[in-house]
Amino acid sequence: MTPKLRTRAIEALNDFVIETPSWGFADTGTRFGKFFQDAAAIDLGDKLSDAGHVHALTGCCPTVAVHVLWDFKAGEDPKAVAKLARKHGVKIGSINPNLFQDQDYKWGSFGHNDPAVRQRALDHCLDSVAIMQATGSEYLSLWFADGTNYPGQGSIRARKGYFEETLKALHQKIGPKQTMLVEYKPFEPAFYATDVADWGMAYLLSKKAGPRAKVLVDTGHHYAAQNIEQIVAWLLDEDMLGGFHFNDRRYADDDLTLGSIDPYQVFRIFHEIHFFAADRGKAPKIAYMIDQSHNEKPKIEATIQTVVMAQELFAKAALVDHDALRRAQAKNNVVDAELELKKAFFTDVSPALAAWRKANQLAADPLAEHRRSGYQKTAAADRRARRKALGLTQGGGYA
Ligand SMILES: [Mn+2]
Repeated sequence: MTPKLRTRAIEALNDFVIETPSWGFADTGTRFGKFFQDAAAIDLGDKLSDAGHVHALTGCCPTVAVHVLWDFKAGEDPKAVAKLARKHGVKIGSINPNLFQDQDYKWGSFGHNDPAVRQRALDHCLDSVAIMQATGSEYLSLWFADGTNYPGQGSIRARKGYFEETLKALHQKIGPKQTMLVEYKPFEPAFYATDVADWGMAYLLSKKAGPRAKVLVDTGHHYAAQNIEQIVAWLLDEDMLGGFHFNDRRYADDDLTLGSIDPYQVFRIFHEIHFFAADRGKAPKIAYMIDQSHNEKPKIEATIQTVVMAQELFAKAALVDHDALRRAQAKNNVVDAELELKKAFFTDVSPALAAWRKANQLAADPLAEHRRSGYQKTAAADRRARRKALGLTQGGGYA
């Protein structure tokens, strides 16, 4: 790697932070079952401790996404939660309301045909906005399980209208420095018509809600053949890309660790962001977040693996020679254009990563350092004992 490329990769790493999800440290799994781990986090204190440990090792995960229902107890002071996060060396990041677990939401939340349920869902989101204000969080991250399972079950247009109306009402309460992210997903749990099923719907709803609403792209929330980087490029061009939920998948919303199946796709997404930034002369403001579920892998190891992979692919994508790419594109030189991407993808960025970690007083290999630290063993012993003392059966949280 030339000194010029090394500098470019290091500059990209300086700009890159990624948020870890609190639920990624707890016992999570599939809807068929969970395999419990002794070291899995029991409460928010454990989750913030684990997130702080990951940040201390990787140096690029300063914030933690929290789920209101799973992480905040009724009557709990959010300021105390923010303080606890600070104690562990992290900050509270995106606030995720929960609009899918309560029995009231059987027929939907923002898309429910009963105005009382819509109001209840809105009130829960307004409580979440209050948590944002108290914790200093910048992002309200919305995902809706709403939809219908059978043809004819609901009026697709009426449900669209309920969403427009309720999102607009919520947007009015979002502060000037806060952003409301609207996530989409084609199917599951709804299997006929999900109310916010694709990026076009999320885009339209966000546009109608107001200027502080943006689209959130969860990489696992697409049909298998969909071109995600094209969606990303369009959203960037429209200034409507608010953030990402990163994960990988082979079939549907598998929530596997990032880059475990298709690292080149993640590279292509990052390339579109770097290319856009080069054309505009300014990096876009994007909330990079992880949304994964680790049923088999140890939670912290899986998180570190994802973070390191994200850094590596972000750095690789920064190496694309944009001038050479533009020249090849101008001449319709398909082969050279593609090779510009491939060249960057296959560049070994480990010297740049090593230099960046050294400059930031971090261990050369965060995963190895984690294994050396003994954190997992201590956490497992402590949490096993606490579970026993509390009479807890393992589980909870994510289905
Ligand atoms: Mn997600």
